[in-house]
Amino acid sequence: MIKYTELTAVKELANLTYTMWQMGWDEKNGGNISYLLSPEETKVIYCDQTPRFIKLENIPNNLVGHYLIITASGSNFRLVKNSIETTVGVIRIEQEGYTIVAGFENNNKPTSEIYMHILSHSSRLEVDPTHRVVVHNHATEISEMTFVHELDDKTLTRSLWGMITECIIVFPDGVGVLPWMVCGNEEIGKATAKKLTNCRIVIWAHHGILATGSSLNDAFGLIETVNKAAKIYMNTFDKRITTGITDKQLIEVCDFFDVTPRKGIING
Ligand code: 2HA
Ligand code: ZN
Repeated sequence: MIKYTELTAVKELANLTYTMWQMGWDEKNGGNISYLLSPEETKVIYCDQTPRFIKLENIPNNLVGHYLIITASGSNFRLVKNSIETTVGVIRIEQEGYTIVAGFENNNKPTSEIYMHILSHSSRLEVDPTHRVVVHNHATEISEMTFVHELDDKTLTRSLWGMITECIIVFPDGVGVLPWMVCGNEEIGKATAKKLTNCRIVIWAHHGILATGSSLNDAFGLIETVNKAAKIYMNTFDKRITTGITDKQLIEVCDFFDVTPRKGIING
């Protein structure tokens, strides 16, 4: 048996928090991450805390019994790698809430966005058995873009796909977009989880982004790609002299790379 901090996933998560802070995407206590443990990972870690049960309503059935690594409420991503025991912990999802089984020392608790994380894992697991990770941060340019662009899945996805050839290959399922909402409550959790039934990325207007994936690297890569496209959009939208990538060109890319783009976004 090993302490949860010895898990590769926990080490990767701690490195990722620092990387995201370095990118300027996790100021102060911005951002949160969770990782669904596999049965093998669950078996090898020991419970290093007196279990603490926290009640939460409407837990989805398909998550009951699963274990999540999750970042703490108020954790500063700049500091996580040097304070894992207090800023990262493991919870077991129960029918009536969850139990803290490791980490979260100093009486800490999971992120205020825990409901969004639980519902998002549930939603993605329904459609993708390889799903494992939810990453939320405040990536700068995609957040900027929500001030100058319409806020709907179709037009925002089309704009992002048009910025860099890679985009339609990396996220052919597009992005989901939510209007500004209060964060941390059941409502934003439910709205996010609903968007995640047909894509892996959700943009929260005037707040940030979250991505899901089969690994931390996978989810982070989605955010990097979206934000790179958003950066190009922001740097060019008021001074363009070319039309950018056309629908016809996007279709050529999809044909060549054998990807199926989300329906209803490009014509042809
Ligand atoms: O955890 O980013 O969305 C702090 C946040 C809330
Ligand atoms: Zn946030």
